[in-house]
This record gives sequence, structure tokens and C-alpha cells, in this order.
Amino acid sequence: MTKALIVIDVQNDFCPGGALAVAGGDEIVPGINALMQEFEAVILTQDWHPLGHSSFASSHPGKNPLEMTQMPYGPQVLWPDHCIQGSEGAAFHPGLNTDRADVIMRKGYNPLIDSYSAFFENDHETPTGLHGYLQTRRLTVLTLVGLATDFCVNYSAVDAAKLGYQVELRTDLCRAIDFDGSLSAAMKGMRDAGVGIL
Ligand code: VGL
Ligand code: ZN
Repeated sequence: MTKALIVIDVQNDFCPGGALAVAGGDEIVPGINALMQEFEAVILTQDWHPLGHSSFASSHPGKNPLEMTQMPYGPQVLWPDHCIQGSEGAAFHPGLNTDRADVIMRKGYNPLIDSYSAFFENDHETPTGLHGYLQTRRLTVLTLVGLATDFCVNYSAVDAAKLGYQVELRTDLCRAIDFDGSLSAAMKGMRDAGVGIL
């Protein structure tokens, strides 16, 4: 067995009532818990930003959430403050079976670079360490679920496929932010990268 389940950012701030709520984000929790039982390895990711993170609109005077800005590493969507390290919003959804996790991979802690992907920061070159972890455990087949389909799940799935993993996305266990065509662009990008869409 070499299969790992990667659960992306099932955190309070991405669920209804949270700072960056994804519609139906909480609905996927029971299905994810059940799916964990079918995997040799379970990895959870956690969006984990310091106060005043550069991806927050509040850090850019005159900018509003969902506007774009230019970062040294390229264009960046600006977000409401979310997933502040140690806050209730950054905690996992209380229904998520976190006991089953072998490892919790945090990302987005670099104040100057956002990190949608579980593998690389948004400069596309600074590694999070997840690739090394999976390699040393010989985990080569990945199923991805979680939040949000069009951002962190999408970037993680595409990076995983580029790194040579066999990647499947369980769309029934993902939910999207979907603004400005982001979901359809993400689905096309994942298909083009060779991600299996279930
Ligand atoms: C995410 C926007 C900002 C995500 C994280 O988990 O999809 N989206 N930070
Ligand atoms: Zn974030």
C-alpha cells in the first residue's frame, strides 16, 4: 500500500461563519472522516498565517478583499484576514477526525509569500517539506479532498501531478470559493496536469 489521503485546509475560517467561508465547507467533514479509514496514511494541511500577512487586503492600504495585487513572485489575490496562527478560525473544523492524522503540514507562515499549495509556496520554488515526507514514506498515490477546490486544493493537486505523483481529486469531498471563473479555470488546469477527477 502506498496510498495517502491529503486533507486540505478543513478549518473553521473556510466553513460557514468563518472569515473566508466556503459555501458548504462543513458538509464534507463526515465523508472525509469515513474516507480516512481506507488509507495507509492521512495528511492534514492547515493554512497558518501570522498577523498582518501579505496576502491580507488589510495589509495593503486602499485594497479590498478579492482585489488583486502584484507581489515579487507574481499576481496575488488579496483575502480577508483568515487562519491567524493559534486562532479559533485557524483550528480544524471540530468534527474533523484529526486523531487519524500521521502528520499536520502547516503552510502560509512566511509573512511575505502566500502558500496555496501543500508542496510549494506561491513563488513556486520554496518547498513546504511535504514532498520529502511523502518520498521517504514511499507514498506515491494521492487522493486530495478539502477546501477550497479552486485555490489550495487546485494548487496542491497540480503541484503533486508535476512532481510525478498519481493524483485523484474527490470533487464530492471538496467545496469551492468560485469567484471570477476560478472554479472552471481550476478544473481545466487540474485536468490538463493529469489529475484524475472523480
Ligand atoms: C485558501 C485562500 C487563501 C484555501 C487559503 O485554503 O483555499 N484560499 N488561503
Ligand atoms: Zn490563506
